[in-house]
Amino acid sequence: MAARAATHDACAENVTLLALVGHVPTHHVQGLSLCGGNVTKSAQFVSELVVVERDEPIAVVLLNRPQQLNALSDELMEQLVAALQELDEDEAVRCIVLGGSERAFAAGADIAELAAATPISMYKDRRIDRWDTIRNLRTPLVAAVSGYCLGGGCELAMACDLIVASETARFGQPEINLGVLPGAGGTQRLTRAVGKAMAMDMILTGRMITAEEARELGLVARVVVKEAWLREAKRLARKIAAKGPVSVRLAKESIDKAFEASLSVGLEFERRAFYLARASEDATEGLTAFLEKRKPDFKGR
Ligand code: CO8
Repeated sequence: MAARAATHDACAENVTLLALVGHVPTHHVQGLSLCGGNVTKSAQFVSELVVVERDEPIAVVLLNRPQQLNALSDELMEQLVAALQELDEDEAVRCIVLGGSERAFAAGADIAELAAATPISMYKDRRIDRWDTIRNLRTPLVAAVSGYCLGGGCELAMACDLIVASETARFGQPEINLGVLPGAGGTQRLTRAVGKAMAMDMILTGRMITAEEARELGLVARVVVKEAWLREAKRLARKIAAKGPVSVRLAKESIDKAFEASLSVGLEFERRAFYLARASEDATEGLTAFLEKRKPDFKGR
């Protein structure tokens, strides 16, 4: 409840665009700011299926296939991964927001493509392997989810570091209704996020859960009023981006280890990450700034 109340306050404090998300042809998007604020400060590029805007120190990447509810076609995934990789290599970008449209984050893999694929074509094209690139990004990734977040879409949101959801968001792994099962991490990440009982319930029945249920289960970090889904994700991204990038990246890696390693291996990893962070100029700056009662100026070194 407290989280919801705080979010209503945040809504009141800031009114930026939402209308354009996912409903505007790409040629109209050129020249507008997705991040609000000063257009001249931001740079953007628009590929056919993915819209990217940098508003340093954050960047916003929006899936742009609204007629198909952002179904994750091969071409869209190729453009998405290329855009994320480029941003990840840019030191000036310290946090990335990944969103869809108000109606859908993504309704899953493209079912027509899936129907046309063969096991051998999927194996040879290594399409799902591409998802590992997203998992291995060093820059923190905040999923901004509004509307449907299903199948591969839910898997994509879970591959991000945390999820901000609109109260309208619906999460599900409905692959079972198509005679298949999650194939890009759903059985593993959902189970780690919500536990075996709920993962079985959702994956074996294909049912959708609400944003509030997802938050209670630990799948979602914050639920916000429907107008605020993108704005709140950007606000959160800016908060993360204001921290020391070295310690943020090391903390993200350490948390990921909690899902992949034993406790003793994870603790050892964390300890070494801590020593490494302490060796950074940012740590010296952060500790000194506290003692000098001033704000730290992190440089990412
Ligand atoms: N793929 C392709 N097109 C889709 C998809 C999809 N996943 N979802 C929706 N669309 C299309 C519809 O065909 C429709 O197109 P058209 O207007 O040309 O008929 C348009 O989007 C709008 O959809 P609806 O008319 O169905 O809209 P509704 O509001 O009535 O329903 C739903 C919305 C409930 C989201 C419904 O569209 C639906 O059930 N979609 C399918 C959801 C689903 O089953 N997802 C799982 C797909 S399988 C998967 O994700 C496996 C992942 C494996 C690994 C990932 C590899 C990339």
